[in-house]
Amino acid sequence: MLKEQNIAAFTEGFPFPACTVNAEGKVTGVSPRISEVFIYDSIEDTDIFILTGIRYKDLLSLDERETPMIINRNEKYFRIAAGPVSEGDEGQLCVYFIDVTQQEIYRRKYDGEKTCLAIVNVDNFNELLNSNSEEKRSGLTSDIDKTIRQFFARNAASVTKIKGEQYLVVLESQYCDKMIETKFPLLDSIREIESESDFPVTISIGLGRGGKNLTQTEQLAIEALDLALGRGGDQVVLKSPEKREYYGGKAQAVEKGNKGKARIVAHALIRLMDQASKVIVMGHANPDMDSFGSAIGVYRFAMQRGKEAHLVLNYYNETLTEIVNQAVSSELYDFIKTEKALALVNEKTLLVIVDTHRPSYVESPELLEKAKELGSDIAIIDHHRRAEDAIQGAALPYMESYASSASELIAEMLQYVTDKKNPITKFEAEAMLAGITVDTNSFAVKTGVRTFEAAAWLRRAGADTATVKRFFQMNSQAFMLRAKCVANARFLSDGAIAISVLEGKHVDAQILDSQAADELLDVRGVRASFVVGTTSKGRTVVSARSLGQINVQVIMEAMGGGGHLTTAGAQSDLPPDETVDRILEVLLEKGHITPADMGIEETMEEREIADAAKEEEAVIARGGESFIKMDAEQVEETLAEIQNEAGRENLIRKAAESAEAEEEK
Ligand SMILES: [Mn+2]
Repeated sequence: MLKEQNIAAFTEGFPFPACTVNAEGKVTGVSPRISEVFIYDSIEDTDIFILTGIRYKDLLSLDERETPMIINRNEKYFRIAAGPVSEGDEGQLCVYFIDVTQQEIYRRKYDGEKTCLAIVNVDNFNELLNSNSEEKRSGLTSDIDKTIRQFFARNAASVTKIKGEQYLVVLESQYCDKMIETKFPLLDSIREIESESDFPVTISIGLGRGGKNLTQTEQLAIEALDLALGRGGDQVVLKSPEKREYYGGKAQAVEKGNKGKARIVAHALIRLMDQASKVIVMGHANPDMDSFGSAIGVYRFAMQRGKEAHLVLNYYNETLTEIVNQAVSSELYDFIKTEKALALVNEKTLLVIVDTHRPSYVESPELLEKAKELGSDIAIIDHHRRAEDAIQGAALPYMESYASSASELIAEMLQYVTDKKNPITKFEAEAMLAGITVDTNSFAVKTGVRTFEAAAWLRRAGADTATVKRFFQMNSQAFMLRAKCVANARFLSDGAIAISVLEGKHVDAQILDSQAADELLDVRGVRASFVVGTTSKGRTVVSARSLGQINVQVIMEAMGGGGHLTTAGAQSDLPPDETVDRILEVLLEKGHITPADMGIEETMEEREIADAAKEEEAVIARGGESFIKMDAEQVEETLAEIQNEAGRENLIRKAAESAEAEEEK
């Protein structure tokens, strides 16, 4: 081991900057050329962390780092290396400062000049043209063209128009950074362009960067643009092999929720349908009104485009009997089972999935699997919170968790393919209104202005609320049971786990369990839900659901059941209450809850209070289209109205009237 004075001498003769550091991280000796790095008179006894920003312990593991540690001092770049002063002595380290200035300058220049590709797309271009008069049109397109070209010219980029609404832009990475820093002012200048349309002029940009070669970078740009369009346009998506990022214009945040996105998605669906030879629609297994109603909506969409369509429906329970019977007796729709669907599907088929986006939930997982194998286009229209196992590779993933229901989403889209001459049928309007009604608990929850607007449109299209009500009377008992089960849920582990018991014995306890468990996943913060019920034969059955972070399969297996990561179930010989205790035990074993959690279960009410603040944020994020944004008086009135049925009717009527008035203007 070297003595102190020897250590000081150790670096003395080094022909490059270096210093020794003791186990406390203090500098003990320096080489003469250390002044090239640090301009201070003496750095001895100073902490190495203060000097370099690198901790002593990090010096020990420099070799394990993927990227070298480089510091910038005196307009030079130094790579840091370190090693023990003498073998076997881990305490004293020698820190070397290797001048890599030239290398670093070239690297930065190289990185900065790397090519990025951007595809700029003018949103709703055809509609934009069609909604402007002949005289205005040419001025409008040249305004857009000029704005785009000038912006990129200022960023030393090359711009080529590749289609009427698309530009290909080649630019250097350093200018891309600059645009990110300034938040893409182009989005805002485009929005300032005046037109005669009732919607603003907007663009979407897909930016590809960091590909191994230009082909890959271009592919990244194409994928980024797809994402931007799928997310509603008027934004920039940057995609590199490692990550994707989203940027919106400054103006966007303050704007009220517009229907621009529904319009874009409607046009995307038109495009997909027109390319397809036939359309197959399916909802989730054990369909509910929303799944069925939105599937009927998509079916109508396909008919409007003159496409052969089929709806996959294997099994449905008593709650759908009335509505399905009506659909069948109209002889308008072709209901098929999985077997036939598998025979029909080919690579030119468009598969549309509604009211779910999880592979294990769909009506026919086999059909989805086969469609993916064949490379058929897949579209998803859903309103559930995004789960981790979402279906990958869909051509059109339209997932809007702010929307009340899948029926609301498709009702909005249908407005772009129907007119007075080609309307939707009364039954279709009722099916979608039924979907909205069930998912909003009769317009009491998750109801935004757009929900009422969609409902109003359906009503104008002939939906009779009395008929819709009749669809429900058949199953109001089951509906109440489920609602009660959800309301009685207890929450553990800071709301991450919800658990509830279904009251009484029921033939379809399993279905009710799973529906309640699904609904519990919609509660903010919930990652897994468990619902315990009893069949009419007195057997205890459990349904477990998860968003993906908690593996419910493992938990149900521990109880003798099985399933998937996110959907699982079990049966039990124990009575419901003891089954709940057993689930808690397993959760405890697996470390999902702590013994303390078991003591502080929250009720739905407590959860709601804790959630109120978050909810408010979400509402603002949603573009202010909710009651909370109304003034206090309006809130009172609206809340009073939705308490009773007449009031709800009244709200729909008012929304219809205002929509009509809007139209007449
Ligand atoms: Mn739904």
